[in-house]
Amino acid sequence: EREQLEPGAILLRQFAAEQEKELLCVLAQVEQQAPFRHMRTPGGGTMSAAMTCCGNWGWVSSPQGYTYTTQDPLSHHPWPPIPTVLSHLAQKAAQAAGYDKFIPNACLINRYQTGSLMGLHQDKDEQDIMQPIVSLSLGRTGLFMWGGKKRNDRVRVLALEHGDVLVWGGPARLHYHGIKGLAPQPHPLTGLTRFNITFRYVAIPS
Ligand code: MD5
Ligand code: FE
Repeated sequence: EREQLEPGAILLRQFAAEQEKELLCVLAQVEQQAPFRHMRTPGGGTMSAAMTCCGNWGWVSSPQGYTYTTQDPLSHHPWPPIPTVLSHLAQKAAQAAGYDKFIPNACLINRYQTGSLMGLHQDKDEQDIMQPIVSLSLGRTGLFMWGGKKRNDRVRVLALEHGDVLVWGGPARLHYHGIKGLAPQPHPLTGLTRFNITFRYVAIPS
């Protein structure tokens, strides 16, 4: 099932459903090497979603703001590699959405529990907005907010379910978005937890 939400935004419902066990298994392996942590916000708060990363680049917050790094600041080791099953899935999804040459070099993993949310924001730290972002949802259903180019544009709410994959590119790449919360029902495989895995291409002048 392939649904265009708007130009550049393609929803592939249940695209990852048949690989659910393998995907959750590799997430647990990444977590063993790079544990989830709550990043700081520039305002001095703490994000309610926990996060970890894999791939060449991971996204971290620092007192100077958000940045991509090659090392996990907790372990001082490189971020773990993107597991093959995840990388393949992201490339297949990008292809299904019309992006033939997408090879992610960064993978951000968000873990939401009851009460976690992510306010409206844009993803603009990647420096190459020609590349799409591929977003995979696993576990409990997330209530995704999706707006326009400006913070005050009208926001729609979309339920993102276990196995759904969204591809954001082209004119939708810089749209405001967030997670307003989770559906009340637990998921049979993850309980009260929702995972969101985003695949990105980070181009940073070094
Ligand atoms: C989530 N994660 O469900 C969301 C899904 C993040 C984040 O927002 O930054 O980790 S990613 C959805 C997304 C990405 C790029 C563009 C747009 C949405 N968009 O234009 O709406 O945890
Ligand atoms: Fe985002």
